[in-house]
Amino acid sequence: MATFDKEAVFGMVVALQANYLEVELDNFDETLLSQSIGALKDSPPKRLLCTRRNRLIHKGLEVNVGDRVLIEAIDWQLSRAVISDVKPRNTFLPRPAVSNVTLIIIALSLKNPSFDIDQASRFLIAGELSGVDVKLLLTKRDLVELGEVDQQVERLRAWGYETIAISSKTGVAIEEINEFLGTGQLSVLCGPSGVGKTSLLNLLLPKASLPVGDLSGKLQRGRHTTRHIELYPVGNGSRLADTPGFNRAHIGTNPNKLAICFPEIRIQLHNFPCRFRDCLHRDELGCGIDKSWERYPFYRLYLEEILNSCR
Ligand SMILES: Nc1nc2c(ncn2[C@@H]2O[C@H](COP(=O)(O)OP(=O)(O)O)[C@@H](O)[C@H]2O)c(=O)[nH]1
Ligand SMILES: [Mg+2]
Ligand SMILES: [Zn+2]
Repeated sequence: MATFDKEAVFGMVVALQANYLEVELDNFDETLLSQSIGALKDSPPKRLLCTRRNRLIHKGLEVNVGDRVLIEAIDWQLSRAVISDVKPRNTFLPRPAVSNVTLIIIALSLKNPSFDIDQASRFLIAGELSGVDVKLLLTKRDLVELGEVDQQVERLRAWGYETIAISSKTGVAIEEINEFLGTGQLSVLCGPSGVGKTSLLNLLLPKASLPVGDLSGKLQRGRHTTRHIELYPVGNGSRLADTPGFNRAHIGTNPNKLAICFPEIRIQLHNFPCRFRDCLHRDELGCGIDKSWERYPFYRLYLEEILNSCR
């Protein structure tokens, strides 16, 4: 007869709270579990509150939201456990620290605060540098004329980004969000403060999915602070983390990496590689990159900024 394998309970870290991690368990056979430990009062918890094995701490192995982990020492009655190992992560975003992100959504408002091409581009570059897919979400569409909404969406699509425009206040175009968020994605919502990231997440979350109960008072405190990171279930099996807004994103320090952070250049290089290997696509004689596109002056600006900071 098969028994419940206590050594093989895996899950994903879905929230970080001071020194505790909340782990959502992968599906496991509840029948085998009850045969192995005896019947529980209620059905077994799907989320456990975990600490890390000292061994992991000593090895300096960080455990982040988004990490896939092995857990042990499970107390099913108290919903507690210990994380004993971390699977290698595919991607890592440092700010906020989230592992295995598959999509970065950059939220920018059409008005209040008004759209700023420089700020937008810096966020886009920071996203591109992480190597994860990037999409754009325009917020507060209720504050501008329809013509202006369409114009902005077209403009950002011409930059090379999948873009939608929504309003969390009126709910306009909210139905487009599920397809936008995709299936099984682990997304992070970034962008300047005040653009409406948290408002959108609150609108998307069915109240029932908010984790309530079974956490001690100590953990509930801080749930609404900016240090708290949590992956919320949205759309079709996707998860979304809100981030505390910061207003200026970091564009990196490598001048040779900047060009590929612009889809406008990336597409050109893909079709007709520039014949100079380390070309910065400035005024090099014979550089094959077309420079007549909206953000080219910003490419030059950031390039100078990076080159000056290297000097
Ligand atoms: N008019 C309008 N205001 C919004 C919308 N979404 C958010 N806001 C307002 O914008 C402000 C900032 O929202 P918040 O969600 O905290 O932004 P965050 O800093 O990006 O998380 C709040 O006063 C919200 O009520 C929207 O779709 N339309
Ligand atoms: Mg917020
Ligand atoms: Zn070139």
